[in-house]
Amino acid sequence: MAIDATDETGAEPVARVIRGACPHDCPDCCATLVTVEHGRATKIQGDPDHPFTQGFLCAKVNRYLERTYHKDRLTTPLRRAGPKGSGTFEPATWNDALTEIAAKLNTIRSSSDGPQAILPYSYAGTMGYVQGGSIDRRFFNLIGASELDRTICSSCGSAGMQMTVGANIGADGEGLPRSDLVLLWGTNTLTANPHLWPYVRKARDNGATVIAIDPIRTRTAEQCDEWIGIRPGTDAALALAMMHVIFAEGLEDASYIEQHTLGADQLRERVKEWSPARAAPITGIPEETIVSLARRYGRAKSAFLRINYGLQRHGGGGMAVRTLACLPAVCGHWRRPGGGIQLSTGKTFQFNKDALMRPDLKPNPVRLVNMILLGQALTRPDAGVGGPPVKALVVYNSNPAAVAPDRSEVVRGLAREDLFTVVLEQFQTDTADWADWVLPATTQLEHWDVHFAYGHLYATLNRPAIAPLGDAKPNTEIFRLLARTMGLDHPALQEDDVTVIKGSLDTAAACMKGVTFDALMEKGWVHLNVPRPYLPFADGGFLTPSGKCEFYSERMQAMGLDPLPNFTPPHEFPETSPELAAKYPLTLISSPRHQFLNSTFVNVDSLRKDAVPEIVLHRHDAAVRGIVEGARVVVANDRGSFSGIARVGESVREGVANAPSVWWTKLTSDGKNVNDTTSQRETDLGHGPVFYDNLVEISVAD
Ligand SMILES: Nc1nc2c(c(=O)[nH]1)N[C@H]1C(S)=C(S)[C@@H](COP(=O)(O)OP(=O)(O)OC[C@H]3O[C@@H](n4cnc5c(=O)[nH]c(N)nc54)[C@H](O)[C@@H]3O)O[C@H]1N2
Ligand SMILES: Nc1nc2c(c(=O)[nH]1)N[C@H]1C(S)=C(S)[C@@H](COP(=O)(O)OP(=O)(O)OC[C@H]3O[C@@H](n4cnc5c(=O)[nH]c(N)nc54)[C@H](O)[C@@H]3O)O[C@H]1N2
Ligand SMILES: [Mo]
Repeated sequence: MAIDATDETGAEPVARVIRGACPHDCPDCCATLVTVEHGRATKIQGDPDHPFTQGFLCAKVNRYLERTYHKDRLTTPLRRAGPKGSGTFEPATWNDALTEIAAKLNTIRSSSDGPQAILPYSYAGTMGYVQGGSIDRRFFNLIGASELDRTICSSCGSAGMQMTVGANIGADGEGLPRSDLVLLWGTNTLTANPHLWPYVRKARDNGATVIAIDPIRTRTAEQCDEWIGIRPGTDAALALAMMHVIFAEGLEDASYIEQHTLGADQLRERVKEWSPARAAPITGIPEETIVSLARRYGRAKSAFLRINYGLQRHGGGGMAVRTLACLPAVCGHWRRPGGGIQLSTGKTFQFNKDALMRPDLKPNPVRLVNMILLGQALTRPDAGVGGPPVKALVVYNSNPAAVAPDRSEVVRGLAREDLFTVVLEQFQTDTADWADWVLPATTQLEHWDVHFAYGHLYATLNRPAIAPLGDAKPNTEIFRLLARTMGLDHPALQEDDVTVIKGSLDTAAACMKGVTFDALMEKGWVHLNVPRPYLPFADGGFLTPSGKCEFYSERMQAMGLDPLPNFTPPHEFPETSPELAAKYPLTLISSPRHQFLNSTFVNVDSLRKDAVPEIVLHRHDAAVRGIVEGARVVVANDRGSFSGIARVGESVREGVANAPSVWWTKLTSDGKNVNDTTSQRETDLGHGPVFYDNLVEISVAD
């Protein structure tokens, strides 16, 4: 069937196939084909021609039509009609919604608190620049609202990469088949990045060994040649000990080090302190395993080190990423396809973000509010955020009442009677329940967008395939209307979506050459103007101040941090917090459930099925607590508690538990989820969250 075609008479055909992009927060950013018959989407599939999508979609996005046409889709504006948080709403017209919201926001802007009392709250419900980073940002910039520091996922690891290689740029997955050693280090590829898996398999077919380094024996680890069950938050210690062995045995690439790195002598001195014997008790990995891993890494020609964001959700996450990022330079793996490290490919893209977001519209410098401190910002403004109290919260593309850390404080904030909350949503989420106004938003099938990717190097266009459902509107349209109703007449706030896309592509950046609107319209996706596979640092060219891979970082020193790679223990670690660990001896990881995308898809029946929150424990940890398979258990620490059903076995290492996440609290039996136990503490770099740096105790429920 022709794609996007009309028939020969020029009439609309009965069935059309529209090219799109998966909007979700995932490295794979798939190119999709949506079949539309009589105005209704009837099929979604992965584009078979797209080299990375390879014609298949994940478990979740295969259900995207079910989600789009879900009986609970929000299709009309809703005004709160009961006590806050009761979830009682009445339908309203767009006119009433916009008039009342505009009046309220204008009142707050002109009050003594001023515009910074308005806080936007958004993250990656859609990764698209149009619906997540264009008119919305212009709107908040122009009114001078507080700015949100969007740290909840990647800022820590990105900062770690910046310190060592200069930017969050990584090795190209398309080179992976030529790798001879693949380390899936702190990443659950089959769940979180499934389209990388065919490349991993090709590497393995070509003879590579594939090793998972993860406290959990994930479905990915099960498919690997080896699983190394590391203690959470100790990866830097393992990497330091590997470098100890590599240098001691002369397995380094002396000429790469000489030409392209800074601080090699200091690094050599530092790693001398990190014998495998020292790292073994810290990492929980036997000495001989560390030595063998180091030798294999040192002797490999093109080792591919795939890390992902799970690894950096610990107090020392920035230092861990920075330290791991030294490895490919020590051994010169960057030189060859299939070698290097990948946390993200995101920074290889250079869309014109200034044109998209218009930071120049800001009237004054504004305060930055860290999104992971939402609970604190709403309830304890004097505790650190400073400035006026938050009086209005405008949430879109995010579900903080489920996903933000220290949930009980977030909810206390959302419950404030004097807080005016507007939520733009596709569904009545936990967060939407706390709103004064809920505004119905379109899905990816109903709006335009353009996407970068953080796991490959193709830009992708999303064309609307169907008309908006009911009265739903794209985020952009909602902000355009709100701006007009508030009397903001700046033309940047009235640009249409296609003009926004064209503006985002209007750049002199060499990598974006050929990524034009016309090319995207024709094919749906375009590879960046870089070689395939892309070898970002084969000949050095690091983006650090020195232009070298910085083993020694003056920037770290200026921040008061160790300028050399080191091991920074988690905030909640038995050796450094023995009293806390005596009370709460288990480290709780809350990695996403295979069928969920953070808190998205939790309400899709076919994906949730009869599932309930589960807590996975090692059988020894279960036995000493009298916990048996299937028992209802409570997970608790000083911040809060939640319950689930115990799953007992050996798929986690001892001392670690896993609560596959992120549940909608309204779909759990106790109205809570794992984020009732997580903290608002920050990582060492990038002010990121520490979701997996979380000591708890687990007991049988009464
Ligand atoms: N199906 C699905 N796919 C997703 C998502 C989803 O929710 N569902 N989320 C998307 C998003 S937003 C992101 S950021 C990415 C995240 O992608 P990943 O980082 O791959 O995912 P996580 O499950 O958070 O963490 C990966 C693994 O790290 C392990 N881990 C935790 N702590 C440590 C540690 O200290 N050291 C080591 N070595 N391993 C550790 C966990 O046990 C987990 O198996 O995935 C994206 N893809
Ligand atoms: N304990 C624990 N907590 C975690 C994590 C974890 O692993 N463990 N993962 C963390 C990570 S990595 C991340 S990235 C964050 C994710 O946090 P969020 O970015 O908040 O992600 P989601 O929970 O998927 O919620 C996104 C919401 O956006 C809505 N949405 C989607 N598209 C649109 C749109 O076009 N318009 C509007 N208005 N709304 C839209 C969806 O319906 C959904 O409710 O969560 C973090 N929280
Ligand atoms: Mo994320």
